[in-house]
Amino acid sequence: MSGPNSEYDPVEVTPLRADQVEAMRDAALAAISDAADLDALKQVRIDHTGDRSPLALAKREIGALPPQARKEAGQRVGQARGAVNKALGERQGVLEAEHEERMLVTETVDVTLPTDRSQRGARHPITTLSERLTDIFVAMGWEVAEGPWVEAEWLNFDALNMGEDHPARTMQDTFWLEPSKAALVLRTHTSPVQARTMLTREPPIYVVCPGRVYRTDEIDATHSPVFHQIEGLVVDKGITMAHLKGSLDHMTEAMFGEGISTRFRPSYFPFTEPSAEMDMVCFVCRGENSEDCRTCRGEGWIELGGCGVVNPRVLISCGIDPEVYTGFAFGFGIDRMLMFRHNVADLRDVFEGDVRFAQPFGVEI
Ligand code: FA5
Repeated sequence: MSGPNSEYDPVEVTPLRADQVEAMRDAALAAISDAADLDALKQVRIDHTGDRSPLALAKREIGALPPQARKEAGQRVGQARGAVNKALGERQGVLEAEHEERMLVTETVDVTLPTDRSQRGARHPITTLSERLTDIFVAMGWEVAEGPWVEAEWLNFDALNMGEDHPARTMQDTFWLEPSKAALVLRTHTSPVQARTMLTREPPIYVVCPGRVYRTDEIDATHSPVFHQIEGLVVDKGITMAHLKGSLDHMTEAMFGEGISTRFRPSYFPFTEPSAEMDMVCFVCRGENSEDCRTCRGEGWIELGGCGVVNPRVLISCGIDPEVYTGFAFGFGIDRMLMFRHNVADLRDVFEGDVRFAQPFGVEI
């Protein structure tokens, strides 16, 4: 059996010789102080303290030494490793502090800068068009009147000369509210606001009434069960059809440009007599060479809606003496106006609530 080799001198084992261990330590310390950033230091740590680093390999050699030689070799390698780890820790602290300082400078956030990260919304074009129309009349001194969406049957029909069995009721398909004895409807037009106004104000009356209305119409490219109208009502002494035409000519010019003429076509509404449908000359082709015009579809004219002289029976229903006062009224579809004014091909786009439809109209203040 062989004993310990007393001739074996651990100092002479190359990786454990004092000058070699010092060289390993110094190489590590030099690499540590040369490491310019945390990534570089990470690599230095692997190279000089990792499993395959010279100092780790030297440590592994210790176990192979004879017992009496292990202590000194162990101390030498241990001290070198301690010095390297200490230097690593210090350099880590310095580089972290530098990194943090650099981050504070390069990643500074100016919280006072304006941000456009949140999507900008837009007012709905029906709202802006409705307000523009209303403003035209307000600028002439008219007032704005409003009424509820849930309306009394009497105001929606009876007061407007549409009696219980009047065939005109079927012209406007109605949403009735339960219970039926409450006699409430979703208003089918803005005309009940006329009646409300005449019942609550003394003439002279000059009002414009924009608002939402409801009918049991099927949805298609030009019809919606919910749509918008703008109603106008004037009651004063000596009012004639000429005043109606003058007011609406002004409205169409203010909305569509100078020189837009209008025309009346005979029509029927129970609440006006005489009644008319009003058209305006197409604002795109101006009625000339209209065959190819996409806006008026070759007509040269665009229909705006109904109008007429207020029927004396309506004045009487609302407590106004038709011997003293006369009036005119009109009611136009705002959604249809939006369609031809902005070339909207399908009314469903107006109501589906997709912000991509409203956005191109921009934010109008
Ligand atoms: C009326 O509603 C009358 N109250 C207008 C009136 C007022 C006449 C005062 C005389 C005096 P009419 O049913 O034609 O009339 O509707 C007026 C406008 O509403 C139409 O010209 C059209 O532009 C629009 N309109 C009617 N139904 C729909 C619908 N389902 N979808 C979108 N717009 C519609």
